[in-house]
This record gives sequence, structure tokens and C-alpha cells, in this order.
Amino acid sequence: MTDKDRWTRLKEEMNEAARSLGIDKIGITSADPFTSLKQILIRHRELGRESGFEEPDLDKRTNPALLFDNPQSIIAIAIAYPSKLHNPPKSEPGARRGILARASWGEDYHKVLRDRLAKLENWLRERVPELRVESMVDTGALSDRAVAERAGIGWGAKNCMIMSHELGSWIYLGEMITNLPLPPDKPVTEGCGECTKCIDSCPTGALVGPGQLDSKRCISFVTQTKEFVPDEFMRKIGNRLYGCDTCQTVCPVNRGKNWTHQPELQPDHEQVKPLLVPLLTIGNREFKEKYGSTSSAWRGKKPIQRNAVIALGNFKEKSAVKDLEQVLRQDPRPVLRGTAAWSLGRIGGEEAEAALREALPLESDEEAKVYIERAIAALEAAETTVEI
Ligand code: B12
Ligand code: SF4
Ligand code: SF4
Repeated sequence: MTDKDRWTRLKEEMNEAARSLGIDKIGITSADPFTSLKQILIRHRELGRESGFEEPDLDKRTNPALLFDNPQSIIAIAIAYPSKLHNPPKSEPGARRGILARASWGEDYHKVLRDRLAKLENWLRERVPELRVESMVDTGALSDRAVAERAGIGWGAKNCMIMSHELGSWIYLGEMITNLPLPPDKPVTEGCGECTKCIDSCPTGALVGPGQLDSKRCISFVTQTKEFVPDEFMRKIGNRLYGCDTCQTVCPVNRGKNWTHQPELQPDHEQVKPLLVPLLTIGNREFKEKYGSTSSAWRGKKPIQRNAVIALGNFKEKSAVKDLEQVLRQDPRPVLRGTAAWSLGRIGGEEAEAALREALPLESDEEAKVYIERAIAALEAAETTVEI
């Protein structure tokens, strides 16, 4: 057998073994630098569109040889996850609920993909003892999407996602740089065609062009920040507690696609669509127990609690006024107090207004104070409008 035949054969066997290793799709690409991506990333940075969660070194992001000694190929993997809840608990007056994006349902995908990559590594090592690898998922230097696109996992869709014809965009991505000269796959030839549904449906206009995101305007990013949410996004967050799926749920390619075969990734309804009020006072230990194993916990409980406060305001949930009042008076974090003031202002009514007026002279944080003043002013303006 020639060397070429050996690697082609190994690749075929690996593709056949993928399912038994818990991997839904495998693609191979060369370890050549991602030259055109580098230009895209430079421009993305110049335009101020980075989220700040990316690896900052653009050379490392685009040149596998800076991460691995003499790389020969990159194996890209995709794992499909569920997109539907069956008979979820209702969100209704008196029992309002928030929602976690699908990418945080079930066990943290970083853990699940690392497990699959480790299984693949063992499988390869049994056949090639001289194997060397460097595996990564999300937090590695490479652009997981650029690798997956070049390895033929799917196309770079207008909503930025890697979209597979069979699996849709409900896929997590990971990769393994190797010293094996595996023959590369071809990028897929499908695309989005004339469709622009995701761009048209994005609540904040964050999709500024096909495949181009102004990250700071993306609700997914906003839900993961720890500070005050800029005013223009408060209503647009709706009841999202972590992440945003709108540009994927509207996508016709995703229609009917719901992947229920990966046991660790299946959702627990109370976890992914939780009641909002109990979140306002959740303790560190309880948060860790309930959310610690999901990918939504990486920024701690503060962003999720702040988003729960916003969601109650967006629901105009009168029954939550007392709970929000507690946050306004007692929460040690100014962001939570100021955001509670915003929500009380949005809910309105005598009780909310009285709570805001009582809290104002007691507030020590300047920024939170501004939120209280603005909420009172908004309520006064609403009263005036009614009188006219
Ligand atoms: C930072 C980051 C974010 C940021 C910024 C997202 C973004 N679009 O840039 C925020 C917090 C907003 C975010 C949100 C989400 N993320 Co995120 N995120 C990342 C991370 C860590 C880096 C992404 C990055 O470098 N972006 C910079 C852009 C410029 O590069 P890129 O998207 O990697 O590469 C493509 C673009 O450059 C595109 N492109 C850019 N400009 C142009 C111009 C033209 C003309 C063309 C043709 C192409 C093009 O081509 C490249 C290849 O497709 C990756 C993990 C990783 N290490 O790669 C996960 C990752 C992209 N995220 C992921 C997920 C699941 C999400 C969310 C769906 C989570 C959620 N439900 O809320 C949303 C989706 C938002 C969206 N529409 O993109 C998955 C995507 C899986 C997939 N099927 O594509 C990844 C790959 C994590 C993983 N390992 O599975 N994320
Ligand atoms: S995740 Fe939400 S906010 Fe971000 S681009 Fe998609 S639809 Fe827009
Ligand atoms: S909604 Fe349309 S344009 Fe957007 S990703 Fe799906 S197919 Fe592409």
C-alpha cells in the first residue's frame, strides 16, 4: 500500500467510525494558513466589531503552524444539538419564565466536544502510534467556523453560522490539528441563495452584511456582559437570559431539524426555561448546582440575574413589583439595583413609583441613581400624557 493509500484508507475508516465515537460530521482540511480570514479579521477589528471574547493574536488565529510543530492536517468535527422543547412549562402572568439559548441546553458543549475529540484521538492512536494532536473547542486560537468551512462541514451562512445541509446550523464545532497528512475534503458548494430572513429578523440589526456581525450589537453578546445594558437593547432582550437564537430559528434550512440523539445535550425544562423571580435571589451555591454544568454559567450568575430583572420589566409583570423592590433596595450590586429601577419604571403603577421614590435618596451609586431618576421621570411623563 502506498503512503497515499494508507491515509485515504484511514480517513475512510475514520468517517465510518464517526457515529460510534459520538461525532455527527467529520471533515478534513490542510494545515495551510487561513490567509483571506486574516484580512477579514483585521477589517473586523478596525471596524470595532469584535466582541472581546476572541483570541486577540490574529497570527495565531490564522496560522496553525504557530500552534503546532509541523502540522499536516486539521480534522474538523460537528456535534448536533436539539432545537425544540417538548411540552415546556408555560410562561404566564404570575409565573413568568426566561429562556436560555439552545447552545446552552444540556451539559456544557465544551466538555462534550472535548470528550468526542479525546475518543477520536484514542481511535487514531490505536492505528497510528506516532500520532500528535492539538485539539480545541471554542476557546482555542483558531476560528472554529473558518476551519469547519474549509473542511466541508457546511457553508458560511448569512447569519454567520456554519450551516450544514443535513444538520442545519444546530451544530457545535471543534477541531484537532494533527501530524497526519490526511487528504482534505472540499468545501461545500451550497449557500443561502437569495434568502435574507436572518438579516431581516435580527432584533438589533447586528447582522450588518452577509456573514458579518457587529458583535457589540448582537443580543447574544449583550446577554453575556456584566455591566448595565445600553438603553437601546433593554426591550430587545425580551426574556432572553443567555444567548439569542433568532437568526437561526427563522432560517428555512433549520426547519424541522431537532437533534435528540446526543444524550448529554438534551434540555432540562426547568433549567432552560426557568421561573424568573427565584433567579433574582439565587445564591452562589444554588446557581452552581443548577447552572454550573451548562455553558451559560461561564460569566457567573450576575448577567443572568440582570437579564431576569430586565425580562420581568419587559413582561410588565405586576406581581413581581415586590421582588424587584427588594433588588432595588438590597442588592449589593449597583447594576442589579439600577436595572431593577428600569424594570419598575417599565411596569409602572403606584407601588412601583413609591418604591422608586423611596430608593432614590438612599442610593449611593451615581449610575444606579441615574436609572432611578430616569424611571421616575418616565412614570411622571406617562401620568402627564394620561391627564392630557
Ligand atoms: C466570539 C464568539 C462569539 C461572539 C461573536 C460572534 C461572531 N459572529 O463573530 C458572540 C458572543 C456574539 C457569539 C455569539 C454566538 N455564538 Co459564538 N463564538 C465566538 C468565537 C469564540 C469566536 C468567533 C470569531 O472569531 N468571530 C469573528 C468572525 C469575524 O470570524 P468567524 O465567525 O470565526 O469566521 C467567519 C467570519 O469571519 C466569516 N466572515 C466574516 N466577514 C466576512 C465577510 C465575507 C464577505 C464573507 C464571505 C465571510 C465573512 O467567515 C468566517 C468563516 O465562516 C467562536 C469559537 C471560535 N474559537 O471560533 C464561537 C462560535 C462561533 N459561536 C458559536 C455559537 C453557537 C454562537 C451563538 C449561536 C450562541 C447563541 N445561541 O447565542 C451566537 C451566534 C451569533 C452569530 N449570529 O454569530 C459556535 C458556532 C457554531 C456554528 N454552527 O457556526 C462557535 C463556533 C463555538 C463552537 N465551537 O461551536 N459568539
Ligand atoms: S444572535 Fe440574535 S442579535 Fe445576534 S445576530 Fe443573531 S438574531 Fe441578531
Ligand atoms: S435565514 Fe436564509 S440567509 Fe439566513 S442563514 Fe438561513 S438560509 Fe441563509
